[in-house]
Amino acid sequence: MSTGRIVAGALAPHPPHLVYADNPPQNEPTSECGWEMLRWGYERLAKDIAALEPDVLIVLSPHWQTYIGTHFLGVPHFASKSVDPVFPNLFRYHYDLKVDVPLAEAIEERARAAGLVTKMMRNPDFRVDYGTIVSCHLTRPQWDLPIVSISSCRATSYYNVDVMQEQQMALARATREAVVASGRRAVLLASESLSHRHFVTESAVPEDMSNEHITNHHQYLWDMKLVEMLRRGESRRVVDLMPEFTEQAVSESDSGALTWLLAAMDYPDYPAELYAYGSVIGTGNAVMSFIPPEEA
Ligand code: 2X7
Ligand code: FE2
Repeated sequence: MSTGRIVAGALAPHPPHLVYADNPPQNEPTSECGWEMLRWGYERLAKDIAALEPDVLIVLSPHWQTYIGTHFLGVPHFASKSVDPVFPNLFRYHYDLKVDVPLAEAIEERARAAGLVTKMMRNPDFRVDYGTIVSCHLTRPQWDLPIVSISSCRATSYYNVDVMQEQQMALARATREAVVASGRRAVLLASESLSHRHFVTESAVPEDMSNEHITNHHQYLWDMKLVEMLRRGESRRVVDLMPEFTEQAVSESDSGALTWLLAAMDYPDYPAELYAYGSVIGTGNAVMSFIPPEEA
């Protein structure tokens, strides 16, 4: 008998700016302030997730990009420094994290049996990507839970969004079945921004909020359309719209993170909770949770 289940999912964007602005002891640069709406929203998400007493976070990140199949961290402990290649001035973060290797292996095994190309990443010196770190840090700043970290297989670039979505649906089934069999209470994190067109220059003071705004109205309209659909519980429509949204909003949904999350949660038809929406260097970011009514 098993009581394993997905107790929540979260759209958990990963701009490193949010960690920079929070000034946690793990990050070397320090800031005065910045992006408060998103950070305060994340605090409320973290509180709601903590109340569900999860055993594990399962995160899919666009910044661990694998072109041959989907990869899973497969070493029990990683500790090193992660530096954002584009924003090394903001994110130089000392991480120390545990991996739920048995659960990762169980997902990998099922995904492989479903026909996906997969690989366990067994290199103990591998540097964990900043998307995984930022989403996990902001959702669970205590770092007291093990994680399962899943790469983004770049099927959108290699083929197209439709192929990516088919693959993510298979990965989602594997994830759900493995969680059920594991007996764990799992939280899924789709680590991604919505619209993702960002500025090409940075202000002298990165946290100067007088310079922060969405890149353009077109991107904003797309973000609002998606957020409203998720708030109405129309997640199947969101998946149907994903090819158009991904292209028009230049979205990080090309990673498959949101498709995977919605499919693994069996396409929530209940309203998602919106904690915050805000721009970071012009990109659109929503912090949202999907908590099944029976868990709430
Ligand atoms: O990776 C990111 C992102 N997705 C959004 C905004 C800023 C920086 O990094
Ligand atoms: Fe990103």
